[in-house]
Amino acid sequence: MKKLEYIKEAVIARNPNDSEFLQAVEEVLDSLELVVEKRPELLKTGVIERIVEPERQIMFRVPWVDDNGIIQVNRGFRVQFNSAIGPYKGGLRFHPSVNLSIIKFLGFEQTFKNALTTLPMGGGKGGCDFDPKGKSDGEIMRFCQSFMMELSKHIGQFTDVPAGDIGVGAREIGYLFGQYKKIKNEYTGVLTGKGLDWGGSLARKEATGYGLCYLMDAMLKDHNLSFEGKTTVISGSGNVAIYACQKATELGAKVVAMSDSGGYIYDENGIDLALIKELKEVKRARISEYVNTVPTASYTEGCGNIWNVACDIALPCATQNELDETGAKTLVNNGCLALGEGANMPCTPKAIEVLQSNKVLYAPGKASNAGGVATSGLEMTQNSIRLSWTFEEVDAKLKEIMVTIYHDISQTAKEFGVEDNFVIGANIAGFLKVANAMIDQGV
Ligand code: NDP
Ligand code: 2IT
Repeated sequence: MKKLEYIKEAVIARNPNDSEFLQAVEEVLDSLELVVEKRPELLKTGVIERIVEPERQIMFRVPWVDDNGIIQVNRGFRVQFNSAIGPYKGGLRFHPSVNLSIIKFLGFEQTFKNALTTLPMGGGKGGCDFDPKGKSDGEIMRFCQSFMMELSKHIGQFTDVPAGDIGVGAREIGYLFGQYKKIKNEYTGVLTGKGLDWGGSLARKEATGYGLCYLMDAMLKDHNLSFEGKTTVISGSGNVAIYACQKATELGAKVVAMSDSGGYIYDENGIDLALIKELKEVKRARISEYVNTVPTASYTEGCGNIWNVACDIALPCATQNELDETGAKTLVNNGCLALGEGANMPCTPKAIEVLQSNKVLYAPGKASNAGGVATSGLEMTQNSIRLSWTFEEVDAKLKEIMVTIYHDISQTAKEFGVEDNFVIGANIAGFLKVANAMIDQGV
């Protein structure tokens, strides 16, 4: 009999239409059954009921004027989920699919992820249903300025420190930071992912993708495996996917497929990453254009079918629920050994079940993609001490953090009698740190 069923029911009753949020909460609650078995006194503290409810949710109008002089209105969000171990911290997503459920699921996961980094950061997430695709630089700037006009009332270096996520990279962080500075007349580390000339950290851009590979490397080695010679498939071709590709290749893998929301490319000779960077980071073009330069590669429409490409290692780095049960079964049938989530919640619950029951080493995003926010934490440290570390210094700290996370989640899984179940390991390890802080601080 599950002990936390009543909490699950209360969360469903309170958030009936928030499917992504419920998906994220249900997974954590299932993991926590093992904790309350060992520590039934936790139930009396109400900490689990409190941890599943955001501290504060902000929704606001974002009006802006497009290049044709037409007034556009979007909806902005910031969910300040949990501040038990530090100021709210987490990215901003600009994508037409953004809604409150998605921002809440991201803020909830961020809380546990940030705890795993060992750095003092609470959890938050924000964004907007704005679609940056096809917009001019001027439109992006005016939109960001309007978005920050309201967001600035709710954030601050000691309160809430946003960063990038889907659709928010260096360009957007620049416009957002410029506007915050004008409004507040203050130069502080209120955002991370800043430009290198004005307070950003070396290696932040690379951090999520590199961190993913560092954690996977630790996990593979712990099971007498490695990236060396492994055929690897990476979904997405944004910030996380690009630097995952770079590090996986450095560690000896051969990355043969990448995607965007339109479809995927397959290059049996190994992806030409310089070309991907040129297409995606410079030209903001579609991945289909890859085959114009590399005619031996192929392009297939429909991004979901990328999991049909046989691989040893899969790294989903695009978006939530991009890999379902069918995709997971295909990976298993093709002999996939390990899967590491660069994206947040890219695997559906059914997909996770298939992977785990077939002994595919599976690293959940809240552990494996924590390198981005960890390096954001290092950016905050550098801003505070008014010094910049070298690329090598930041990269070494990132690597140490990711290896530590792996050992933490692996050790926790063993302690709770579920060796190699890194979902349970990550959920429990992240939860205990935040929950203990919440209990110390009172209701
Ligand atoms: P980017 O905007 O740089 O890239 C996103 C990539 O995913 C693009 O290739 C995009 O294709 C694809 N994509 C986005 N939405 C969809 C969709 N609905 N279906 C299919 N493909 C899609 O974002 P990031 O690389 O920063 O983020 C990728 C994932 O990693 C997200 O889940 C994010 O939350 C997570 N993450 C990011 C971190 C960071 O530091 N940036 C840190 C930790 C996690 P297209 O261009 O066609 O839209
Ligand atoms: O999902 C994430 O961890 C991020 N988008 C990065 C957040 C951050 O504050 O760097």
